[in-house]
Amino acid sequence: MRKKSIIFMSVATMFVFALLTWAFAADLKKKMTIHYSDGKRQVVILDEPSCEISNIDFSTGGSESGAGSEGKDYSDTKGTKVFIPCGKLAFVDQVVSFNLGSPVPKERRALSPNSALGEPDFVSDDADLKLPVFTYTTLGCGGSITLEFTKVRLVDVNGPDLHVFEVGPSVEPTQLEISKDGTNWINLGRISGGKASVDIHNFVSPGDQFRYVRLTDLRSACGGEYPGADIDAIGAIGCVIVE
Ligand SMILES: [Ca+2]
Ligand SMILES: [Ca+2]
Repeated sequence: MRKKSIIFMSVATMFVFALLTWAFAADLKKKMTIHYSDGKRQVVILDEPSCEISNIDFSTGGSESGAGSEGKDYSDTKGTKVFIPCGKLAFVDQVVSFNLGSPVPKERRALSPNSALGEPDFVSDDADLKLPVFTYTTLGCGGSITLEFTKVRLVDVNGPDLHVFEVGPSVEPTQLEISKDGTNWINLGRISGGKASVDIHNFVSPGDQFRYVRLTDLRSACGGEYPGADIDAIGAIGCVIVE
């Protein structure tokens, strides 16, 4: 009786081992991992279980497809990481108008509106002091700037849709507005106190696409060397690429 039991246990163990080996091998063949150049990975379940490919690696060799539209993580000066799915295309890249506030910053290098365009590029105050023009635009007390996305449109996606990269430890109270045509504006309220990611969901209709962003300093930080908000960049987290 005891011998029979041992034989039964051995056969059962071998059976389970064989089953696990088969399942593991089958599992390997059904999945494929794609490695992208930005370090991200995507696991794809294959329809054809006998497919020989189990791994594709784009992380070396520099794929040029997408012309810079790859999603990318950006950090603001408060250490917040923001993932922008359309990458460098999804930043305001044209100045429509700039109304410098009063008083203006004494440092003239902080007054170029072009410094608010493109990907965020502020590194440190020391690095900026070595440049002919700073990496951010200071609005001056009560100043405003209107900027345009030419390569993408801002749309509502799940969660935050727009991020203002402001320089400094706190976001100075700034009114944020968006527009489809540069004439009719939707007021999203104020950004302040480090809350620079904004969800436009409650302000827009499904399918709306926005081309313009306007920022107006709310006159609460009018003293000091750099009165008004300091804007490094503005990115659309919710983005569609236009031709
Ligand atoms: Ca949203
Ligand atoms: Ca900048």
